[in-house]
Amino acid sequence: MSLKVGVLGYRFMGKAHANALARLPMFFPDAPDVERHVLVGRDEEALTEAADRLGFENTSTNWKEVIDEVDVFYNLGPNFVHAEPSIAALEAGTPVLSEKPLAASLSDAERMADAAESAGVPTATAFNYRFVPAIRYAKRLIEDGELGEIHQFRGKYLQDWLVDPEAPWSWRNDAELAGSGALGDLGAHTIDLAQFLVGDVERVSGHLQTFVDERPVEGEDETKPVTVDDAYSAQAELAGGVMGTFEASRFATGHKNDHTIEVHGSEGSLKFSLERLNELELLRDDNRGYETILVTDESDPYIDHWWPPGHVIGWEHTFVHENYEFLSAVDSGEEYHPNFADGLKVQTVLNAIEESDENGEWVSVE
Ligand code: SOE
Repeated sequence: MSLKVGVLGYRFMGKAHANALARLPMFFPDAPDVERHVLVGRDEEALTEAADRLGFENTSTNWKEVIDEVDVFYNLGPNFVHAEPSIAALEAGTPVLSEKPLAASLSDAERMADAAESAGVPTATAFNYRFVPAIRYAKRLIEDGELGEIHQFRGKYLQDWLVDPEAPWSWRNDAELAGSGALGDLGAHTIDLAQFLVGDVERVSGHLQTFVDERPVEGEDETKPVTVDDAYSAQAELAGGVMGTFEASRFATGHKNDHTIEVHGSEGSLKFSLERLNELELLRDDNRGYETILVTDESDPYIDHWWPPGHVIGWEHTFVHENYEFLSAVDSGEEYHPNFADGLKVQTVLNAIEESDENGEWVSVE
């Protein structure tokens, strides 16, 4: 029997996940059978066009009608839409994947994580960068002690799509609808990777900045206020006294999707760049400096599913790996990470960074 998937949202993330679902039977024959059953949205015309293009059998303009008709519910809507449909789906016993950050507010994220715990079904917060082979390999190296005792983690996520003051306003610029700006949209990925690779964030000191306070509304003769950060930076203490520095910007001129991670340990260091995601830079001997490791063969857990070594993969493959792992967990009932509890852990850090920016003091992450 195949798993019927219902997907809310058909734009950027809808396309990324629909592509992943379509790739599974071709490249991951051991994945459960999946049916792209129903696509959910508000604009009927756009929805019908998207459903045809993305291979969905049905459409619905009412998520309430689909949450107990499907075996899995994907919530890929804007942040403020994450809580209500996801909680309702969980109350109907349906496993849920939600895009990141988990919610637009800490209280919604808490309600979502509580609903997940009560439902006892697999959930996912879509931190797709955990599924880059080089990141999986980095985790293995760190866990095997190859870098020795970890002292520092540094993560930067740089984009530039808002540097033009005339770039239009969108829900991503509104605190009610998005929660935060670069912090929640980009920083959430970095903080999740820090917690995945190194350990929990225990306290933070944060700084948020908005460079352009209002933006034009597309097609209208008006502007709307920007109520979120355009950039943030934070220093952090992670479990075991690891020192962390995090940064993200939508104003980093010339940087399109530049997410970099660095880890320093007593025996070595590593560097990862999303723009070169097939590689990992590794330093284990200071006389030789960093070596570029091509993440293939035994260092890539997914290689057998794709191409021969050296035939590189890209950004979209991270979604295929993520969907494969999540749907396999739904099928087998096994535990899946990153789940809603992991999403809540990140949201708690985001909240602490905002609080620290407001009161000018370090804040403990409870
Ligand atoms: C923002 O531009 C964005 O699309 C994020 O929302 C995604 O999470 C990130 O992967 C790429 O950039």
